[in-house]
Amino acid sequence: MARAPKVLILNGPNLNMLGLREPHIYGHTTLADIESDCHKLAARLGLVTEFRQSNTEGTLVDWIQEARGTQDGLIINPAAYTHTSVAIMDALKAVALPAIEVHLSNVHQREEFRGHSYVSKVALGVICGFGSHGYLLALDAMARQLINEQEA
Ligand code: CA2
Repeated sequence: MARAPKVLILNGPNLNMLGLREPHIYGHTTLADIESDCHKLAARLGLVTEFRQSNTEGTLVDWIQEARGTQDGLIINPAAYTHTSVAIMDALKAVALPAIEVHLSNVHQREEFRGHSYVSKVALGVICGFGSHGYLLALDAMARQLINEQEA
C-alpha cells in the first residue's frame, strides 16, 4: 500500500491573531482551532499534515524550499505576502509541488490591491471567502489531487 501523502499547511503574517482581533472580518475561530480541525480531517482523508505560521517572509520561503522531497503538497494562506511576495511565488514554482492558496475572506470584495495575488500564478487552485472552512476544502481538494497522482 502507498504511504500516506504529506501536506504542509503554511500561514503568513498576523494569522496568529485570528479570533483575537477583527472578528468582523476574520471570524472568531483561532489559528489553533483551524490547526486542530485540519489534523482531524487529514486523518480521515488519509493525509499526514504539518501546520505552521510565520510573520517572516524568509522563514516561509525556507519552509517552502524544505518541503521539496519531504512533503507531497502545500496549502498556503500567505496573508499580506499574497499581494507582494515574488519570493514566495518563486519558491513555490521552484519546489514544483501541488500548492493550494487559501484566504479566509473573499479578497475580491475588499480593497483593490487584495485582488492581485503573486501566489495564484503558481497555485494549483485558490479558495477564498469561506472563512476557516476554506482550509478543509483545500485539504479535500489536495487529497483528490494526490490520490489521482498516485494512480497515474
Ligand atoms: O483573507 C485572508 O485569509 C487574507 O489572507 C488575510 C490577510 C490579508 O492581508 C489578505 O489580504 C487576505 C490578513 C491576515 C491578518 O489576520 C488578522 C487576524 C486577526 C486580526 C488581525 C489580522
